[in-house]
Amino acid sequence: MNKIVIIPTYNEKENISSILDAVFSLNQGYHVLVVDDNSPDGTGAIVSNLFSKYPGQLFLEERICKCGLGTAYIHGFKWSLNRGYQYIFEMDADFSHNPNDLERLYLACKEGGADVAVGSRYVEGGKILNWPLDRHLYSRGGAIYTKLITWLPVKDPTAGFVCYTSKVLDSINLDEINFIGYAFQIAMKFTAWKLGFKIKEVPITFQDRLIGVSKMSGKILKEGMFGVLKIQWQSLFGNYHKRVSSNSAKIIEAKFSPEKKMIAKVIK
Ligand SMILES: Nc1nc2c(ncn2[C@@H]2O[C@H](COP(=O)(O)OP(=O)(O)O)[C@@H](O)[C@H]2O)c(=O)[nH]1
Ligand SMILES: [Mg+2]
Repeated sequence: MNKIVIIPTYNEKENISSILDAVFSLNQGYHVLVVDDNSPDGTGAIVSNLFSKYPGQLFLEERICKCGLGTAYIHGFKWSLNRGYQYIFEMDADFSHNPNDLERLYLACKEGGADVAVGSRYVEGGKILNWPLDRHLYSRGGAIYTKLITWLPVKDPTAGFVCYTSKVLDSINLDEINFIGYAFQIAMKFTAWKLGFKIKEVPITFQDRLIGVSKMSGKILKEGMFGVLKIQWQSLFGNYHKRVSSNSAKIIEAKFSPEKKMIAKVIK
């Protein structure tokens, strides 16, 4: 119960079996949680059929709505924390992230002193293969824009190939992170940084998906643009630290828990 890779899926029937085989054939003790949003193409059923091949290593959470990658990860983070995993990974299903790089992210945390290891395209040694020009522009532009607005010291803030140590996710009030796309990835890194955690970028080669369709949309881009402004605004004027820190969430929860209310009643 050490390392878990969360893979969010929406219509990934062409990729899902091979990506799962690729992770498990590493033989490095990874478990995988697929968070599927009721994919009409039957991705969830493909995963269930593989349970007997990977008993105790493969898990599936099916949600009823297509609620976005961000909330799928939040769901997966909570699931993984509840089960005591120590290293919790984000990875796409479409082979844009190479499963062979999981171990380098893990080692950056386990031995390299990082609390968060980011598979980065924009540090020395990082690369992007066969992405169309518009995706380069959104991604590079997004990175520059994020740096300009938030000062986040991460060269690839929208990266979605990440290893979080459990103490980072445990320190964040995950209910306060409610973006769905690029903004989600930025908000997670921004929050970890603001809470004082060490983020390390590990160079990776990212390649565009060969099979299946991207779920990138104008809505995600727009959310990214306004999300970055919102995050920095809240950080400067909205008591961000208190909101996103799980400690304050726990205090509020305790204040309003049924037990507390009962005690308050008895005291009255
Ligand atoms: N559960 C879930 N997964 C999603 C959703 N949107 C995208 N994904 C998954 O998130 C990963 C990245 O999405 P992708 O379409 O490749 O985005 P791109 O790499 O930015 O083009 C893939 O594994 C998708 O199947 C969603 O709404 N829900
Ligand atoms: Mg992709």
